[in-house]
Order: sequence, then structure tokens, then C-alpha cells
Amino acid sequence: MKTGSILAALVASASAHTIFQKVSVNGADQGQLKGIRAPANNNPVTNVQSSDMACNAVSIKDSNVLTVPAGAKVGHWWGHEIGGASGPNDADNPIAASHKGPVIVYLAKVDNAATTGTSGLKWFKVAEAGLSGGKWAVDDLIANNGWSYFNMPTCIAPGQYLMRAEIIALHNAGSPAGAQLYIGCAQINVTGGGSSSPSSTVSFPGAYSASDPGILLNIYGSSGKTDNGGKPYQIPGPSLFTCSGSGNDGGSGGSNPAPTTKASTPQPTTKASTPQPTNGGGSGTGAALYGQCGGKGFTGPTTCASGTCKFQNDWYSQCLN
Ligand SMILES: *[C@@H]1O[C@H](CO)[C@@H](O)[C@H](O)[C@H]1NC(C)=O
Ligand SMILES: [Cu+2]
Repeated sequence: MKTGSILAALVASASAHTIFQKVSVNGADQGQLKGIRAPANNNPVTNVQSSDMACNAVSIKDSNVLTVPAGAKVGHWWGHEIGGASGPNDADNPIAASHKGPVIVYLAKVDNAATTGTSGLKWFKVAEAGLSGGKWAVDDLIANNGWSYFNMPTCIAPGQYLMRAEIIALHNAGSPAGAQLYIGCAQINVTGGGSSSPSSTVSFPGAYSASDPGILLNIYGSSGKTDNGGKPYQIPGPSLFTCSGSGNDGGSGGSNPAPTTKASTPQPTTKASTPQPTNGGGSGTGAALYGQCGGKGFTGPTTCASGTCKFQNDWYSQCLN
């Protein structure tokens, strides 16, 4: 790889990521990093078998536990850097528009949210949004200035939980370990509530496989549209827990098909298909952002005027941030 492409890749990654850093409860902002476990930087997790899949590589850890009444409207807020924008007119705050993908929230019951470890926890999914009408959950989050909302289930048992918020950026997910998972946790105390508990739970790591159809996929249509080629997007992980349904096995995930059995899912081949940026991109020449920049039979520009040329498949490489 040429030095230029390494530099371009580093610049692109530094300018595009995001961190979960605030919670709101029924419209009340709980404060910057209050009750939050956050990573030191905005880099994504890309290995879905990493222990960082639970709450990320926690480096910032607050001691507060946030009170969340069952049934409350809960918001989680994301910013490009700790504090938000990395400068004036930061187009990549809260997250770069290229980082299309789902937004998902899980809970795990714990004895003490402020002190609990994150391994061995039993997670259930309480919110998920993927692709709807050609729009991704990330598009909505950007339109909401970094906020994403869900309703805390009314029926879950009161007590302390870790709340795991997640964005999966799919712009480079056509290659193994190309999906970028942004993860953080909040320490919460659910009050009120009921006595329901999920009929099944998942582990992190464990809930996702590198070859899940929602993790390893090319979201681009033929003309560079980010609509998953018009196909439905299958959000990874278990079905949504709902109070009206029968829990995680109830298939209450709406248009999200039941997850495929992990054991029968083929493992992706390793490094052979790792994306090879074909060029570091020039300044002022080359294909536009999201334009084609390579592929069998392609005779157009192989440099990018904006972004970095990323391998998607043998027939299609694309300029991406
Ligand atoms: C959680 O809420 C219950 C009910 O209000 C309260 O008794 C308990 O002290 C709270 N725990 C924490 C850690 O906030
Ligand atoms: Cu990024």
C-alpha cells in the first residue's frame, strides 16, 4: 500500500467516528457523561468476538446511576468526539453521513450498575431501528442532532441495569470485519415497572457473528445508493423484547426476520478478501464521494476526489469516507 493511501485511510477514519455520551429521560438531559461508560476515543469495534462488544474499551467511567421510570422515553446522544463536534462546522458530528446503519439498544440486569463488570452479562434487546423506506436509523439520528429515542419497557422488573447503546456503520461492511460497531453503556436504575423478564438473553461477545447478514453485506445499490439494493435489512441479534410479546423468542421484531442459527452460518474467509484501497485519492481529480472507482471492466477514474477508494466486491470499488 502506498503511503498516500495509508494517510488517506487514517484521515478518513479520524474524521468519521462517534461516541455515546449522554442520556435523556422523558426529555430531561441527564448531563454530559453522567452515568456513562465511554471509550477513550471514537474508534469502532470491528471484531464482533472481542470483549469490547459488551460496553467497548471503557476508559471514561462515571459513578452515577441514572433513574429511569419504566415506560419513560429514553434518549441516547452521540457526538463525533467527547463533547460533540471536533471544531466549527464539523460535518461529521454526530457521525459522518456515510456511516449508514442500524441503531440498537440492549439491557442487562445487574446487582450494582456503578460497579458491575461487563463480562458474562445476559442482554436483551429493547430497541432497534434499521432501514425503513430507504432511510437508515443513522440518518434519523443525524437529523435529531445525535439523539435516538426509545421507550423503556413498562413491564420489566425494577432495579439496576446496564443499557448498551449501539450504532453499526455499514459503509464498508461488504468485507469481513468491515462493519464499524460504535458501543457505549449507561448505568441505570429502573423504577416502577413490572415483573417480566426476557425469556431468553444473549451474550456480548456471542450475540453476533462476523458473517451475520446484518454485519457482512454491501448496502450499496447499483448506482451507489445506500438502500441495500432495495432489499430489507436484517438487524443483527435477537428479536426485540416487548411487553406484549412472549419475549425474545416471540418473533416480535416486526420486519426483522428471526436471526439465523449461528452454528450453521458460514464463517467468512480471512484476509484474502480484506479491502485494498486501490488509491489514496488525489486532490481535485478522481471520482466523487460514493462514486465508483474500480471493479472488473470499469474504465473510469481509479482515484477519489473525496474519500478513499474502498473495495466492495470484484466488480465494484467505491469512494467512501
Ligand atoms: C433505585 O430505585 C429504587 C426505587 O426508587 C431506590 O430504592 C434505590 O435506592 C435506587 N438505587 C439506585 C442505585 O439509585
Ligand atoms: Cu468511522
